[in-house]
Amino acid sequence: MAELILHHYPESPFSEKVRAIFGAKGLAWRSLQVPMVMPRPATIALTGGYRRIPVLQVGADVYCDTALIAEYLDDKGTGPTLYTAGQVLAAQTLARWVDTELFWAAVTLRFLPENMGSFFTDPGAAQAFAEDRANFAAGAQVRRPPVDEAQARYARFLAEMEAQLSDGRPYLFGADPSIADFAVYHMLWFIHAGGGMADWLAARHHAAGWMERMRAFAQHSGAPISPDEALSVAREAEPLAIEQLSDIPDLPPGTEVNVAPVDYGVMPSHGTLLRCDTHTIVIRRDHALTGAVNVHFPRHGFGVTRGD
Ligand SMILES: N[C@@H](CCC(=O)N[C@@H](CS)C(=O)NCC(=O)O)C(=O)O
Repeated sequence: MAELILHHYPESPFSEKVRAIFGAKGLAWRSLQVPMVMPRPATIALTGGYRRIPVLQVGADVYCDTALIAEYLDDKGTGPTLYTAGQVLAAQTLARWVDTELFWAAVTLRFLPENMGSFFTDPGAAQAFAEDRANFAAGAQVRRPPVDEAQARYARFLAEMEAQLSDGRPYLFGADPSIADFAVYHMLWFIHAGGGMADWLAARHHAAGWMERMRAFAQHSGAPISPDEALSVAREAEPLAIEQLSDIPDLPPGTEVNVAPVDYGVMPSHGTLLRCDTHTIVIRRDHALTGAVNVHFPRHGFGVTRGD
């Protein structure tokens, strides 16, 4: 397997999910640190437009969205599967709820003045962030809840989590961490990164102990790699051979398409459709900076349309 290159930035909660999975699986990785705001020319050349973070690059294959990245990593490295048979439906459904509904409550809570911590080093950074995220929000179909709703949503979730862990199980569904543990972990990591809500967790001993177990996974950093180096890794690699098929009659393999998230950060990636089934969408792109690359998306949460 080619090296695992994570395009990420330290403050990104979804990146923290992947960093923790790397640790749980004992995987070495390379760290391509992108700025918290655009532009990110090397990453965008690789994805073809998709701008959410993180992105995992493996040679000339690029994996978008942590739901797919986690599945890709599951059989790499060591450690138990994150998708134990018999738990998959519950674990995946919880992970999806956390990554969407709890995420928007978390955004409200994280940006409360008393919970901002040291998020911005200077007022110029705050201004640049606000402008960048206004562009990012264009076309979004999400509702960020007001403070009272966000607090109630999180309080209810924490109470249920505390109850679930109160029989002494180390992880949400038993002896080993599942994809749901990693989704919940990165969301709590984000909410509590500012330090202003420490008492919420301190009052819940089982959840607090679980949080420390999960945090321990994310302690291994990746060896730095520059954007230019990552581009040359892509140019020198061959994209994986993909069995071509499409479950959309109007969009057979070979069609020029746009693929975009359906909820927010809806900037599309453009390429030639290789595969579209109930699990993934894969497009092929060819760009002077990257050579031929495959860009992989989960089907869930993404839309594919004809586009030149
Ligand atoms: N469902 C996506 C969500 C990714 C996401 O929302 N990432 C945030 C950062 S944690 C983002 O891209 N924010 C805008 C940006 O960084 O440009 C995933 O699981 O990867």
